[in-house]
Amino acid sequence: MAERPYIVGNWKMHGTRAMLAEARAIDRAAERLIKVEVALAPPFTLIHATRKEATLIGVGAQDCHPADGGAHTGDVSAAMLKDAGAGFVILGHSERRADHGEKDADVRAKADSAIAAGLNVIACVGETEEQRDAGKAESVVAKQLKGSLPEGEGVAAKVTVAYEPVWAIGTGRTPTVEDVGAMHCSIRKVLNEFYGEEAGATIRILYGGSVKPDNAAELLAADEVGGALVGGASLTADSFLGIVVAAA
Ligand code: G2H
Repeated sequence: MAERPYIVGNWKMHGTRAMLAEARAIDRAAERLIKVEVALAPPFTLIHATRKEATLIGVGAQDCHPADGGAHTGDVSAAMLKDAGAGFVILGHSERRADHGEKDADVRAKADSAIAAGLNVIACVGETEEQRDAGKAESVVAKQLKGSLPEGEGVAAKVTVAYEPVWAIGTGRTPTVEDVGAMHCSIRKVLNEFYGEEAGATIRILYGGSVKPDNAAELLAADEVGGALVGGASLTADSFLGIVVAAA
């Protein structure tokens, strides 16, 4: 288990203001659970209100546009997220890659923009079931990392990686603890090559994909797992805090 696990709730396209009660309850509990770093990524519409309601936990977003501003109807820039109270942004989630055709280069451009705006980045990578069955999981993830991660002096300190096997997202299926550990060790190697050993070693690698209160402890104990990116089980304070407690 990581020294101070990072547990991030990704609310995806869920939540109206009624859900702020869950954020408040999570924030209140986080006061006691100081061994764990807790954060929520609500939809854009709730970022500002969540930041105001929850003062102890991290608050972030689920995407940003790579440009600083301009004629991009419906998009939101990293600086706008920062202004709304976000401290980080999740980028390259497989749902964005699938629904919006995001490529590695898009993720890198967004990450550059986010870091320039003062946000931290959670960069998501993960293989499909076909890629895993073909024995290509590690090479696919390595290619995604090399194409998506922001480059440059000092940026590693702003980066967290989330490994989310596409076939495990929202399906209730998870890889074995051994498979998670092997993939996270492979990701660590890529990070060490990409950023240099000193900087690469400090980057947290989260596991995401059907993390629940009853499997969290086991998954968090796998090699090189620094925390979890949680979707469905982050939507109520009860289940999310079950995971936070398992990480403590
Ligand atoms: C993976 C995860 C959170 P879930 O997308 O990013 O979702 O926990 O629902 O599988």
